[in-house]
Amino acid sequence: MLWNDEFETLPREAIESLQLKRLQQVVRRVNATVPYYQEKFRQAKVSPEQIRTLDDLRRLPFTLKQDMRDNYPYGLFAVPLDQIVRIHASSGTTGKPTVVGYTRRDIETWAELMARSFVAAGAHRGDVIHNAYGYGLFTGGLGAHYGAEKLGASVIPISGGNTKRQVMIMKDFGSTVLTCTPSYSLFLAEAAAEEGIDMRQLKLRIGIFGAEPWSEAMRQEIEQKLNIKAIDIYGLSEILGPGVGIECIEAQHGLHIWEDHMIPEIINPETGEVLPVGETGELVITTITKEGIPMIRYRTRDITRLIPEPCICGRTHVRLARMSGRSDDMLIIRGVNVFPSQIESILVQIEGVEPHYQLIVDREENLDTLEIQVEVNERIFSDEVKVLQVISGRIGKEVKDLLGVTCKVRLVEPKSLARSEGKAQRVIDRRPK
Ligand code: DLL
Repeated sequence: MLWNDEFETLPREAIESLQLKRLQQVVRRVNATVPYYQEKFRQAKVSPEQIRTLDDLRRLPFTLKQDMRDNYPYGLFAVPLDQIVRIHASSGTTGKPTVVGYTRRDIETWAELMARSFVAAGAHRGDVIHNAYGYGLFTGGLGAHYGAEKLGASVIPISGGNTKRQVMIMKDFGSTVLTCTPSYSLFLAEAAAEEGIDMRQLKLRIGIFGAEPWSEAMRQEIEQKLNIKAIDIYGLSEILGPGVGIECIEAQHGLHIWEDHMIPEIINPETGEVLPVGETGELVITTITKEGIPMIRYRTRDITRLIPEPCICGRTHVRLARMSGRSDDMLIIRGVNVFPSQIESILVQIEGVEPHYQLIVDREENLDTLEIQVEVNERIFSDEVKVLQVISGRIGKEVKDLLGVTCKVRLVEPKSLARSEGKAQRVIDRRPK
């Protein structure tokens, strides 16, 4: 099933000619309306007329999160505020948030792309969509909400929090689709079990999970615990919010990025050089239809690769491989690059170990240390010390084998690590900066 047959199946040449036309328009527009871009283009000695092919995109300078901060709050907007009908912001761990504005048409485009995404995930009219993404400045709640309404589904705007009540509502209202972060879906299942409710017995069919990195192993865990299909959705506020890319339920392999509205590139994060299709690197996105705050070559920091092969679902839009993490979340432990998702894949596969974990990084006598704190289930926790030792030994060995890093493993009591209603905090880095 498709939401927009015409655009979702455009032949490659048609996508590319549409992209070029729209790219030329947006570059002219930002050059005329946003002093920041005007100056950046001048410094890079490039003018809108020089964008003659899609390859010319690489002549344009990158835009970074820092550029948004430097122009806080509205400096990158390309239209006056009286045309902005919505403002969102991403919290950011340090300093000021990054602020984005949407015109009425931007809101419509976003709803269209989210409606496409819902259909790709297997949702349809008649579904009851339990939307537990946070409503507010975060784009998750309202982004999914408008798409669900456009689709014609019945949306429950529950937002995050009050987990026990969420379980009751899911059961009583007969929710069929759950939208929240992957970590929160497991928290919901846990809260349900405490209430004597088995999530597998509910009407839930599909979960649409994103906003944080998660592994393939975590997907399997969620699919089993909730008896649903778990679909990966990607997005970021600077580009749109949720709905930049989504897996289709047919393949569940790679996320289609809506190429009639965005152009993806993969670059080497160190050199900025564009990598050949299929190689892994940092995702850079240019928006080609956005009016409020167009983004030219925005560096997402997310690490992925393009999957150019045709997809069995019939959509022609290229796929992004599951994000392996953010380049700025990548831990460098004694010189070794470590993504939390790599450790997650190991943990989730070990019997008795729960998918709730935290990585504590510290420095002792000038040496980086890594401690993995991970919950085990009740049975294991009350078992003999020997059993616990075997499990922690196995985790330590698998991490060493896969990543070459020695770590300390601490198995902790069930439900002792903090749960999040939104993005989970997986890493605590205590090293002096
Ligand atoms: O997290 C938008 C969103 C809401 C996406 C709901 C999906 C569902 P930000 O708060 O701006 O926006 O955070 C964006 O979150 O650059 C990634 O690092 C991470 N992220 C988002 N989706 C995924 C995903 C929203 N599926 C940042 N897998 C992005 C891995 C993801 N990381």
